[in-house]
Amino acid sequence: MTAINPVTDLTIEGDVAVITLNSPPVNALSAPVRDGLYEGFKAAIANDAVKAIVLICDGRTFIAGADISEFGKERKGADLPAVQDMMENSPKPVVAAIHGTALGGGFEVALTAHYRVAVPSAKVGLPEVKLGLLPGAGGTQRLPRLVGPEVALNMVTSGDFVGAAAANKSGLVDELVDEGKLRDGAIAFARKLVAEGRPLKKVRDLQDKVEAARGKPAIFADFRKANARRFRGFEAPEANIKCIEAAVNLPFDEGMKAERDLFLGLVNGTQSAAQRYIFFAERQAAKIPDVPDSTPVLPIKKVGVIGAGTMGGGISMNFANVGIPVTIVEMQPAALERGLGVIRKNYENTAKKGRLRQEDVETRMGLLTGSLELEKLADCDLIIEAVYENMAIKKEVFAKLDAIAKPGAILASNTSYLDVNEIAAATKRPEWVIGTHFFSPANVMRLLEVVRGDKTSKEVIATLMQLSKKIGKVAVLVGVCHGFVGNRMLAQRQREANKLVLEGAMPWDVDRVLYDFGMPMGPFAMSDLAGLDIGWSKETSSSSTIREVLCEMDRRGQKNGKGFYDYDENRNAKPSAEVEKVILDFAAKKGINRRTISDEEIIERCIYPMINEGAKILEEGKAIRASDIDIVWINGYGWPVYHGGPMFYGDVIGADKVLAKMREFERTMGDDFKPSALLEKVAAEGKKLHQL
Ligand code: 3H9
Repeated sequence: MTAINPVTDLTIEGDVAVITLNSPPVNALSAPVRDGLYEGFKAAIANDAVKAIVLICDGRTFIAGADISEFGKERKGADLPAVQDMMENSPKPVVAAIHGTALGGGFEVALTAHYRVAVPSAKVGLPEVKLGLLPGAGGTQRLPRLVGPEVALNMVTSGDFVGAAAANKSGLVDELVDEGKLRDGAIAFARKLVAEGRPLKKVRDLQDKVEAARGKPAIFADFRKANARRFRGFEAPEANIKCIEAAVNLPFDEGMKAERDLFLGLVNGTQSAAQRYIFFAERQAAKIPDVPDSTPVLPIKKVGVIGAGTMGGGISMNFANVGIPVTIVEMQPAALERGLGVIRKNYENTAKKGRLRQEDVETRMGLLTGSLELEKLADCDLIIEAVYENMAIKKEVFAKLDAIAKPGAILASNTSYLDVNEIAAATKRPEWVIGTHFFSPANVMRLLEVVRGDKTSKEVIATLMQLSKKIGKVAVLVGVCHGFVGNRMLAQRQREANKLVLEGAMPWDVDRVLYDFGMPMGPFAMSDLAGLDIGWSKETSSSSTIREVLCEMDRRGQKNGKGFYDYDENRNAKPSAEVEKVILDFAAKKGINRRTISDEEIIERCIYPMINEGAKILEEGKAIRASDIDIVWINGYGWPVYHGGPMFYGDVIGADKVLAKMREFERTMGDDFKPSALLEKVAAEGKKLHQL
């Protein structure tokens, strides 16, 4: 064995050279890896004893792509195209041996090998689109030559991985070898190639699949149309489609040039910078400075959930989905039955869509036990309370739990804004109490705000952070404050949206601007969806907000076909003349001189105070880092990932510009816009908000 460099070995096994990469964690194509590949292939090709070359990786995976942290920095080391040229033009067959995930540039390297073998558990994919990119190492030109443009379009615009069996069937992988025997299997395959005198198959030379699609622009037009909604706002999907079009219509080298140009456009753009930042931010969120990885984690073998409503039901599903039994407690038999029924219906709908097997529906339902007695939670390792959002009720529940739960059980509250310390104080074991703020629908939304009380123990935090990963959530640790991170910032936007409607905009103006910004829906459409009458009662209604007036008129939202909008039978919204009149009358009564409000002002008024609130949250230490705030907004509220979250967006605008606007609004509209000291500091020092 020869060490080519610290991350690359070359072993000559008789007539086969094996180049082994070992660059943890994922063998990304960093400068040393590219250097190792270049020198390794050069040496193997130059060695006369070598008849075939195998490229394989140590550790958990084959090359998982370019080193994302290298983008935007000065490039060092060998050029990837030079490595790929050498592989593809090697006079000896090159075999890529794949395990783990061959992704992005890693899979593109494999596509320049003459053959690919894989173990059954391997996956391949071109996920660049998820980073706002396109496969920039020939992937968009080689892939359609192997599998045709239709499959290629789906793969590059979804970024989804393909399992080894399917990859073998579609021709992405030439042969499957036994699990755990990749190295031997790949060497045997290479020897077979030599023995049979098989040709050096260069994917770039394959023509039939792209030729068949030439002169058929409808393939692309139809694909764009069918996916327009999914691609809304994103630049990368269109650039990916253009590359596949180029593969079909242009000779290979010209297609490569088109790919290069489009790649450079994306990699230097703001969207990809935002998406790459979010990739790392998501992984960073799991790291808690004072709760090291070595912190003991408590086993969670049984969960209790109090409340079988929408939230309680969704929360319970998360655990049943991963095989953890759940006891769900309700006060009334009817409510319990209804709750369990809704869960079953949810599972059955998923099964109908082909995303769950019927027997899994039964297995999961079998893990859920309903009960009317809190005492049944005595043996649970984690109990999550999801009852009505009312401090007195929550305290009562926690006092009872304190008496019932076994020692060492974690007691969690699914509150969305209440003081977790006050809840914890209702027990004699505040160190075991924590907040788990799930987002609705709780079985779907990826975000979990884990709320750390003053006394919550590190073990409890570590356990919740790890458990959330197991149930497929992105957890963000936040501190106790009204509304935590997400709802606290949302309140800023809601306040301004309401004010804008009084000052001159209509709800549909505000919604349109925020939708065009990339949010899934605006605040008024969201209120209609949730129901305008949440927390409203006829008896106490005082006609003091537009929302109250609408409730008094029985405009309760989507559920009864009228809210801020009028809805048709298919729940399509259209602006309501009645609501317009309510707003105009309301403003007139308040003596407000309505004015024209620009789209720009809507963005500034709704979003800059959120950024400012984010800075306050950091100032108060309620979030560990700015990127955690961005993760909250992307995973909990549908903030468009290409804008990178509110804090990242603040830097795209410029902290100084956000500050200047806040000051101007403060002068003209008062204290709601008071800049945070941290925003002032960042702007003065020319720092970046998202790096705080
Ligand atoms: C590309 O290839 C462009 C080319 O087309 C063009 C070239 C010219 N780079 O996710 P995990 C780190 S674009 C740097 O927790 P898992 C990650 O930050 C790239 N670092 O593990 C983490 O670090 P830490 C296309 C990377 O087992 C650690 O590895 N490829 C990279 O849950 C473990 O990661 C992709 O988009 C990277 N490429 O999942 C694949 N990948 O421990 C991106 C990972 O310090 N990667 N790290 O927090 C993934 O999807 C997952 O990481 C993977 C493993 C499925 C591989």
